[in-house]
Amino acid sequence: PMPRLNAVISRLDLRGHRLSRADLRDSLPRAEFDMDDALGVVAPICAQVRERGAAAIAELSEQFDGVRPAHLRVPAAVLAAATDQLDPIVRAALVEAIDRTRTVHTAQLPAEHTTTLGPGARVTQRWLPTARVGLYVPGGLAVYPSSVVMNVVPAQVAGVGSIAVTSPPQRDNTGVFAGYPHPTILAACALLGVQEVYAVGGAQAIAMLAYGVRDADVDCPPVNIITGPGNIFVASAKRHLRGVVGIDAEAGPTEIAILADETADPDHVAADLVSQAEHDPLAAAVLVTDSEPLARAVEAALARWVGATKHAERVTTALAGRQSAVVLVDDLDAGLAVVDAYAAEHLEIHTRDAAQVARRVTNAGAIFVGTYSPVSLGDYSAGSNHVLPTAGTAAHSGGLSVHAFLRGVQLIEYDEQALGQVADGVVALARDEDLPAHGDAILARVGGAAAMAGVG
Ligand code: HSO
Ligand code: ZN
Repeated sequence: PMPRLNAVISRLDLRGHRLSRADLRDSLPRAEFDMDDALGVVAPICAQVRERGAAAIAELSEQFDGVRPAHLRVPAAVLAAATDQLDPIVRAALVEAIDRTRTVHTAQLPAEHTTTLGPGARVTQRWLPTARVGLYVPGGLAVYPSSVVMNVVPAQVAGVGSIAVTSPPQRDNTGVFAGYPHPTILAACALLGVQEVYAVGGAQAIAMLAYGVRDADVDCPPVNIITGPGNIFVASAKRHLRGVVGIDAEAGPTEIAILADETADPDHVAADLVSQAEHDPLAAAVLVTDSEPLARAVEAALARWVGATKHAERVTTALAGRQSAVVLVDDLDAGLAVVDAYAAEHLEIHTRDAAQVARRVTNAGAIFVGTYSPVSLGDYSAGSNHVLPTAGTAAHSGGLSVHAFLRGVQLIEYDEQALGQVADGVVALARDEDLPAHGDAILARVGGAAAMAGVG
């Protein structure tokens, strides 16, 4: 083979290998992301916020964000100013994204369902929203007003009554926005009707939401659930405080995998790999294909796209990193085995019969079908959610949805006769577990006085 000098992205040739899923998982590129290291920083931060509240948060913001906002909670007038100065085109785009996201998430709502197991024996499955949630919106390398939409909409559709959003203070903001989160983030909150917004980022934000903070300037009651992506410190704080609060899936650096055959458009493939590499030098971009000509064409296209893109340095680092590669496989079946083993956050299908191929995928956070459904569409305006499982966790978790904010609660309603029908069985199982008082609780109702002999 020709030597590939100065390659933009490395190649992994799996042709001729028949690897098991476990071996595939080990040989595929993936970023090392050690959250336990961050815990040493994060645990004392959480303890400080718990003990000293707002004063600790202000000091930590100064230390980590380089700015101390006038108020930890963004004043209503600042939210209003953000909506007033919002570019009308961006405003219309946000409204469109909100509408589509709301439509899709409304269709996720599960119905209450009652099962009748016999006369007088009913179990009802209810779905209740959690009372109060905290949503983290990142604001480091990039700011994400779109993430406001992706977190707030499912919570609202689920029926959550109290929603707090928090996002890091921006050092470069000027005028009324000085020391507050990015104005478009504030405007997105206001458009969604969220008035409780905090200028707090990092691990201190997660601690604030989990423990609550109350002093003269700020009253943030503790939340029941925290969702939303963040950097390694945010993720580590969420892991640390899980149990104190409910937490969504952990989100690491973003990933895109593309399964393509020779029918794929190399420019579309290259543009999409670059689009997600733009997030983070640790972002992963992986092309899986059975076509060597396509692989070559994409590598050439990548060189062109990388040269022309704004965040070329970040993109180059991400594509050259050990987490990114072009993976060559024997055929489509082998390609499907690779993408299932990888379990990408985002998977695009650029093959013949893409819809059918997509149905065969079993592990992915979200699947983008065909050349006109790029990840960028899903990042903003498809209606789907962009908070998705990374680092292979798509093998056991799904993306953010209304379900994250709902709890299943069962209503058990039996009458005397129906209890009598199943009494012998319950008593037998209770005795078998050596928990006879459980059986007695049944017999006290339906067994008559004789059955209580053992008690008297
Ligand atoms: N691709 C990111 C989400 C995002 N992209 C926000 C642009 N803005 C993680 O799914
Ligand atoms: Zn993105």
